[in-house]
Amino acid sequence: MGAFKEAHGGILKDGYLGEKAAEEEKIKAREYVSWDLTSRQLCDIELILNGAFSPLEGFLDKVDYESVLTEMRLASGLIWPIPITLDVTPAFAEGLSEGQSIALRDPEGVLIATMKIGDIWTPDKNTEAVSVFGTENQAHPGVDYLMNQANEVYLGGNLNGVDPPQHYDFRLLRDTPSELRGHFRKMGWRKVVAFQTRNPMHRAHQELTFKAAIEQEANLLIHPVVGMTRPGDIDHYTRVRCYEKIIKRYPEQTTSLSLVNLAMRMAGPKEAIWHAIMRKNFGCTHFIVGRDHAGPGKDPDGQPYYGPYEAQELFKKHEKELDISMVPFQQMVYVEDRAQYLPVDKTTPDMKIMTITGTEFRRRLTEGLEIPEWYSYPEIVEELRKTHPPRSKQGFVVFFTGLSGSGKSTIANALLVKMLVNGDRRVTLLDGDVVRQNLSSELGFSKEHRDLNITRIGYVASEISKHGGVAICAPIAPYRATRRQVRALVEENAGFIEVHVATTLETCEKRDRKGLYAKARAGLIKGFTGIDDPYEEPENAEIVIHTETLSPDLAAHRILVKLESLGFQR
Ligand code: PPS
Repeated sequence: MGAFKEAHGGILKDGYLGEKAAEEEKIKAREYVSWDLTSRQLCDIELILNGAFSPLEGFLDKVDYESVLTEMRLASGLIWPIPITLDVTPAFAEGLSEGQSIALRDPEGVLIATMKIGDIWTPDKNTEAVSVFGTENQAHPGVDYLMNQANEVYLGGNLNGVDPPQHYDFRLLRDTPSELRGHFRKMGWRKVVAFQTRNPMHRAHQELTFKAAIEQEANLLIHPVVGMTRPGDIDHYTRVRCYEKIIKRYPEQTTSLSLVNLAMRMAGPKEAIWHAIMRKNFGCTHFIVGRDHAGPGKDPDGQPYYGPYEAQELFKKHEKELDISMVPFQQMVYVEDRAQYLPVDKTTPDMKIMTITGTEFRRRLTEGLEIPEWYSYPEIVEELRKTHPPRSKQGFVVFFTGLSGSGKSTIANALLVKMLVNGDRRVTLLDGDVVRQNLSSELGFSKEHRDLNITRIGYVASEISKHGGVAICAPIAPYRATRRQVRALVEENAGFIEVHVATTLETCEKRDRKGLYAKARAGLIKGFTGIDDPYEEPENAEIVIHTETLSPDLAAHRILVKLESLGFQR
């Protein structure tokens, strides 16, 4: 019998109080100080309390934390690779003492659990980064979270679960470990191979998982992560709709789909061990570890953080004590002349191998290009296209920036009219002056107020473009950092085209249509852009326009041509 069964005498416990005790705990908790759980902590606490992280019964205390970092084990000696910690702000930690109970709540204030504080300490995050991720490089998403998002102080202690975190989506597909074990028992499944994924599943995944199940003469559990995955991944709503479709491609009664609210760390080999422990707790007997399991992508120099099969090697070393078997898999490739998928190590040089990388797949989606059926089932592609339409159907923002009087509004208006004539886009113009009359009427021209003004424009533009619309913005937007912020916000869901209307100060001043430059020179207007307030020129604008040599009509035309070349405009 393996260590994990022994840990709980063969019975998997959950961490929730009984109904009456939970009611009493809720009353006591009114007197406790409350911590609002972060998104990641909400994922972690759910899996601690439902037993998926068994043998953990709470957030790690200091001895366990240090032991996990140095030995990859809890202080009891049980293997455990990832520190599950409750990070809080120094301000919250101040005044807390060991032995004190605190209330842990979701963002709506619902009490999830109480925790009796065992330890309070300030971790050395660099040591943690190197131990868990093997690097301090903040381009690694796990390190980035640790260094830039996780709070400074850790609290350790056991939990008393009161209410599980609420979910409004896909409830029927979310199972606790005991529910899933019950399901396997009911189905008579004695051997279950688990497949972990954070991506939509294509043909290669389906071939791989089905092959794994056949080889092991086992049933299959598709167990995707719907908590937190790598930033930039396809959202879980879309993915789950895809999983629901692909599950129909497996022979009936052989395969189950269940969702796990895990917050991934992208820690590669160590994460693979963690994933396996969890799947064991969910009642699985086998776990698929493929190429680059839970990999964080490449570092800024293009080097992978972990070897492609490093997770399999680490797993092999600990397989016995983990008490769940690894099903190692090589990358699957499509062999055209056989119209069949094969593991890459089973191919011979005379075979014609076809592959499409993830990057190429995304490019084809973005550009609305064909995706062959050997790569993905049509119903999966159709589902993905709904939330990831081609560029010509995606929203975008044309963000003009330039000095007062540079010609931004004139060109923006010309662009608006040309787009309205084309007629295939819904366009909103957020002109500097118009915004100041409506959205920002109480603001002046201090740095703080200008930033607020631009942030508001950015927010509105990002909402418009997120839903497929086009926003044309034409403020001065004199500060680089604020423009960068707006770009980042918009680019989460849409395109961003920065247009620098680079009319020189000399020309603007000579034109002085509103007479403002004269007033600024005379000291009647203070903090005027270009006179006594800075204009920080864009460094990477998509388009630079010199109005001295280009008419507004031609300038707008140039922007349309650029939009066409980027695929946003047909
Ligand atoms: S900002 O910096 O982006 O928030 O400015 P914006 O909202 O585009 O507003 C610029 C217009 O306000 C008038 N104006 C001033 N501009 C710059 N500096 C100062 N101190 C100032 N005071 C008033 C000016 O008419 C700008 O209009 P445009 O259309 O740019 O010429």
